[in-house]
Amino acid sequence: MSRTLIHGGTVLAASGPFAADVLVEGETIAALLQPGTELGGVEERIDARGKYVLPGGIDAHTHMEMPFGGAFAVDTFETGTRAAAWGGTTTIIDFPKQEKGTGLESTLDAWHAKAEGQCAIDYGFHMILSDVNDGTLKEMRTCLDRGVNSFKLFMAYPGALYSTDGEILRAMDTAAEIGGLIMMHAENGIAIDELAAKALASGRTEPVQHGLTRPPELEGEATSRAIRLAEVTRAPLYIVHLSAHQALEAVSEARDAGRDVFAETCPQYLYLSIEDLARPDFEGAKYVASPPLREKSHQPSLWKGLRTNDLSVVSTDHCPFCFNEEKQLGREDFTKIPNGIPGVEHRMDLLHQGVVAGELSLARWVDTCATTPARMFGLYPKKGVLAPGSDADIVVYDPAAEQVLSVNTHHMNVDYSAYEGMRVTGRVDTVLSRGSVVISGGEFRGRKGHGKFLSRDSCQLLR
Ligand code: DUC
Ligand code: ZN
Ligand code: ZN
Repeated sequence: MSRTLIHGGTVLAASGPFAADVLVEGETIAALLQPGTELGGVEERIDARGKYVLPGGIDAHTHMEMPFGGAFAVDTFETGTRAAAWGGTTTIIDFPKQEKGTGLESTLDAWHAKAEGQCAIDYGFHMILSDVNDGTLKEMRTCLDRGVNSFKLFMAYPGALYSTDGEILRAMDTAAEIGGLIMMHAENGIAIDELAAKALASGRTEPVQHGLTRPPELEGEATSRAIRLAEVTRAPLYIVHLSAHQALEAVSEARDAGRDVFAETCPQYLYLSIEDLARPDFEGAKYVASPPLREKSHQPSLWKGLRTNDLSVVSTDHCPFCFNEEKQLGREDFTKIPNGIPGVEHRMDLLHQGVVAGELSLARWVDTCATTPARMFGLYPKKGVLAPGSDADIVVYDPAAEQVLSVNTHHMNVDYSAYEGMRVTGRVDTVLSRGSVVISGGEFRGRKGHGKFLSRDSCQLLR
């Protein structure tokens, strides 16, 4: 069995930093050792002096190759997981998407066929429910048996992914019964569609209208409603891609009341704003995602939510569409712009930038990007922690390196960067995925097919 020693670094855990050397044997971590411990029989030594050594990032919200509004997200499982590895993410959880009139099992089969043999890092699945009926509810149980125990529902997109309150109630009931977790896209889609129709009817067609017709109040309202429905059914609830302080207030109140309500936010809501959506010459289309980018005034509450654990997880909602291709579908009508922003490669760097700016501690950086996602989605302690017996998914991170984010240097398969020209401090130096070096010396040393499907347990944060 091959032995690798990562020596001289500062190990980061959700409980804080400490000095240790990390011994890897085969695919797992064998030991955390006193710094400088002499060891024989080590094939590879990785010098981590002056660097952090942390558990590989877990991005619990990505969309590789996802069909959306007549287009497909442009990162494949191959290109998307490779880009993730470049950025220090060693696990993704992606979303098979049920189409109306189809079942969950066949959807899961289809996504397995897309991902198998393609991924550079390990991957799991959640399931998008777009057609709640007796058959689907039964199949939620089968999904659980197949290692998929979190189910995303939509309060947005009437006529497509939308579920009525009654359908949500039924899915929540089933989730509560079988030990599943409901993930919610919380925006009031019925009201939003009215606002969008009114904007189009008065000739307002440009990308910023996407933001103006999806006001934060309607995210707050839907979040509160989802929480109430979860209360009635006793289902645990996870609000995805939370962007607005109104929604965060609802989550905080529920958590203060001791409910099993959790939420994630995404780097785009921490750094970008509706001003980006208002960029001229249709450039705002690059920033169209739902929920939309908000006024900058929402950002301090989101950072605070990350500190207080009212926001427990940072995911990317990586859903890339090329500006010169798919985004052009909405040139004449903002409602036809495919929703999504690329980001799987830069989550760890952007959140480390939060540490540099004094918004987050090192411990919360690791906790929100790796340890809590592992617990939330039933992967702990295999993932999300550097401990004996855990998978050797390890990032050696140089906190002093400087980089400028750009389409010219990123590895995502998309023709723009949402963070073009942004200078950040900190950079991935070396990445191991299950003991194999996948990034080192500025080179990708992994391979497609190394990544394995992760059959996940239930949420580990429930009472
Ligand atoms: N929600 C997502 O989570 N991803 C893409 C589009 C959407 O509405
Ligand atoms: Zn969504
Ligand atoms: Zn998403």
